[in-house]
Amino acid sequence: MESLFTSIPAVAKMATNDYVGFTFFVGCMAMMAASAFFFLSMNGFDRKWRTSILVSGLITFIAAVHYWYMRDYWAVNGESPTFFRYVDWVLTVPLMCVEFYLILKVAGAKKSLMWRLIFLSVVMLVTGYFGEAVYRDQAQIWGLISGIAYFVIVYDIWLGQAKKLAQEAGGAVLQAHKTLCWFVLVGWAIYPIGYMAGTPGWYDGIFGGFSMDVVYNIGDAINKIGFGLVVYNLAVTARAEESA
Ligand SMILES: *C/C=C(C)/C=C/C=C(C)/C=C/C1=C(C)CCCC1(C)C
Repeated sequence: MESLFTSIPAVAKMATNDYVGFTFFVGCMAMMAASAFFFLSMNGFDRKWRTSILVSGLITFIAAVHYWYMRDYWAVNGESPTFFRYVDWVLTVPLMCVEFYLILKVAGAKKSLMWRLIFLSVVMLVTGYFGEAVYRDQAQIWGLISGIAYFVIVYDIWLGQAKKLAQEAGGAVLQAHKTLCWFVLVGWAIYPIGYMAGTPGWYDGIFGGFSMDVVYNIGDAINKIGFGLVVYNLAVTARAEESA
């Protein structure tokens, strides 16, 4: 019988004080549950909203798959799964930009708005990856460039073309747009904190004590699931208004 237990275990142990491992595990479950919820509720809505809810589900589903790998990677190596993290983001964050476009389409949003946001988000993430994984000794400058791209996104949705479209649409769309804008301004601001916790720089004394992965995992749960629920809520509200 001994050989049964000396072979490589199929499931890595989790220490009781492994908070990073815990948040990877819970994050994975939350993303799976959210995906099931979005996919299963999708068909109860008008065609106009179905794509938006599908995209909400795709965002949490892609994250669930990455969390599955990241949870494992952490458990086996005890290191940040930086590569999987950024692959996840580079797929899901552009999809969040697509969500902005989809809900503003009723007011005549053009594809160029969507591509602009996607481009900015890719710049934000690729430069962040350079600072975190490739040129760590220059993390501050890459983080700054990433932060500039982030601020342009914030500007565009809060004050730029997207805002104008949201105002033209009015009602439930305007409300949802505003809530999503708050997610980007406050919810996305969690990520630079994680970055500063995990890379060397002038900010070491402020954020050095935080765990980068815990911060990122909390950010992902809030932003991916919360964002999707705002879109879901918009569809529910619009359905109620139409049948009234
Ligand atoms: C679902 C994943 C989301 C919403 C990820 C968002 C990530 C960011 C907003 C990351 C931003 C960063 C900066 C603004 C500067 C430092 C580098 C990053 C990439 C962490």
